[in-house]
Amino acid sequence: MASVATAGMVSAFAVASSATACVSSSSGGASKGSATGTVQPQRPAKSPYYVKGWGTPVFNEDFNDPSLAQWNIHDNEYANHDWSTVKKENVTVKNGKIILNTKRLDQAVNDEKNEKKRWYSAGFIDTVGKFSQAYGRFEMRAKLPTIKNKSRGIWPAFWLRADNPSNGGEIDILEAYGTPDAVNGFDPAGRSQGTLHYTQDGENWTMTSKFTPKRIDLNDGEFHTWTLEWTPEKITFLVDGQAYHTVKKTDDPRWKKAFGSGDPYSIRLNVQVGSKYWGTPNPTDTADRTDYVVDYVRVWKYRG
Ligand SMILES: [Ca+2]
Repeated sequence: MASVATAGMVSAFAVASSATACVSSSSGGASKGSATGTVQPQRPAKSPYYVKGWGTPVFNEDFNDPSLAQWNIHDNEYANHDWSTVKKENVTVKNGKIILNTKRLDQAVNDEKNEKKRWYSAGFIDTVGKFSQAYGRFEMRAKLPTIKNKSRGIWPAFWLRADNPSNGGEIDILEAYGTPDAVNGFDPAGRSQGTLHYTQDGENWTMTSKFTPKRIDLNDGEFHTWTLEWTPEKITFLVDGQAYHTVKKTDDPRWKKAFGSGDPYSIRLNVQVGSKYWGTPNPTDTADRTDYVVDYVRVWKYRG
């Protein structure tokens, strides 16, 4: 995990110091002819994850280390709107990937407070208290659990929340909704939604949102990449490298407080099961187990 970032930094440092040694021995040993025999210092090796304009990631998670030291693993919780029980057992790391799964339970958890029978369990991790950042480039590569017509209620997400509780902002880089289901005739199969919430206190719930383009089928069983590019001026959502939704600071008076104040945001990855918006699970339309498989999460800093 930190593994690759650390390894990258160590090797870059090693290359830099050997280059320094090389230059000093050359200038000491060859006083004549140095004009023609100039030894150029080697540049430090670039991170394989270098991105033009953004540089090298400041947060890098390849999921090679099963200890998940950069994350908090949620356990025995109920998420908002959800019909599942969050369990740490639903989070596994294997072959350089993390799998957040949903499972139908043999016996429902009786949630008397919310008057629900919770028939599913699900995985949830975040970086609260471990990593947060204002602005930057946030990217994740994953395979979605929203199997077409066999995932009713399955709701995977990659999202950010502000550390500052008085900042009502939320950035949903990816939310996808299992099918069969539709809201107001809109079928979410094969697509995901990118959303900015400006405020979300009680009735004061304001947002701007867009679905990924139909030409990209996110239900094709393959890995896809979701990216957010966030500067003090605008936020752009991309899927598989294609920008599909941009919101500028000047587009909304609430943008600045939520996303332009410099408040850092932390990262969340989870799957919920069931919502009042997109439907609740059932044994016929929802697979007993689904896997949200994430290959990596990386974050680059905004450099101005
Ligand atoms: Ca990986």
